Amino acid sequence: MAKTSVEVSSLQKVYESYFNIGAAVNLRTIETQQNLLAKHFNSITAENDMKFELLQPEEGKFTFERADKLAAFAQTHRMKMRGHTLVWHNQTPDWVFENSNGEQVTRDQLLQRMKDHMNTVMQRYKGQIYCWDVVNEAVTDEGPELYRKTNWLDIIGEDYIEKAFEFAHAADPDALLFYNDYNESNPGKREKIYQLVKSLVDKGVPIHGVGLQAHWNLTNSSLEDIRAAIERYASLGLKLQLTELDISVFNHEDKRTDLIEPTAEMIELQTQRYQQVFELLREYRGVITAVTFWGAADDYTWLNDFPVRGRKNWPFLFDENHQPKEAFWKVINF
Ligand code: HAH
Repeated sequence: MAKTSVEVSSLQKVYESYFNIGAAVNLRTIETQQNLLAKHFNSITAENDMKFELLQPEEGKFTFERADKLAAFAQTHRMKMRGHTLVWHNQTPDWVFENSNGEQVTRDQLLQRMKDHMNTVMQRYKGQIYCWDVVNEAVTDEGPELYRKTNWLDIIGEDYIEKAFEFAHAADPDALLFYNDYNESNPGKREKIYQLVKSLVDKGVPIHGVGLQAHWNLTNSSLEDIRAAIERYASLGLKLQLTELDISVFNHEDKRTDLIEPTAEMIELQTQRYQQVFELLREYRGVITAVTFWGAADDYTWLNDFPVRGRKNWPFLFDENHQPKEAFWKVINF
């Protein structure tokens, strides 16, 4: 007989003595997935609504309505909240980097804008958001360069990262401050992220953790690479969080766009992966303080549009009807 929802254990409760269990949410999913979220998750992250372009689309015009609704949802359900994200090359409006004549701003002007944005946003959610992704994705994927080429880097210089952490610490001295990135378990990029974060730690920059986005698929990253990444980052004495976990059912080479449901083989492999990944994560309780999925159930995921537009994906522990998948049972029975 199929298991009915009454007998399903709460993921968050099963993992209570290990780490927090989070989900990225938006205004739609806090309605459509409300019951699922309330039962299984004790933390949320705004998928988009706390990004720069959504919070300050024009200079000095802050639009907190959507973000406030998500924060209120967290409060109602006694959930923690992670902040995502303050300084990033994406989803940041052009005005930030230009003056009123459309020319590039100076270093000092841009630093001032960075600081003003952080002060306003972080002070608003002080006491509610316990942890911020201060800088997102500042490291290159390929090539010998360490720093991704962005307007922040161009205009301010390499110290834009430490400035961001210093401003963040001043804005909310109680918040935990994270550096967050993807392909974090790829050995080449791992070493670059390590080098960057180590340089911050060595300089005494206020940084408390490394966020591993953990956008993985059926074979990537390998368990060995994930373990090595955890060990490497943890050796810096910082806390780690998986900040955007999902396990795509499409490997990199798989370009099919015609599936209306995952194949049996995909589900089998995904189940195994989730089981192995959580087994590994449990080993590092204490170092890993939270595991946040970039969504909650297969009815909504950003992967439906990325990297192949309009291709449905099924990356979570709960299916399109919010019922536990095989992977869920493997994750909670240990
Ligand atoms: C993440 N980037 C971002 O941190 C998050 O804010 C967004 O909602 C989804 C994914 C991952 C990423 C990307 O944006 C582009 C290429 C590779 C990976």
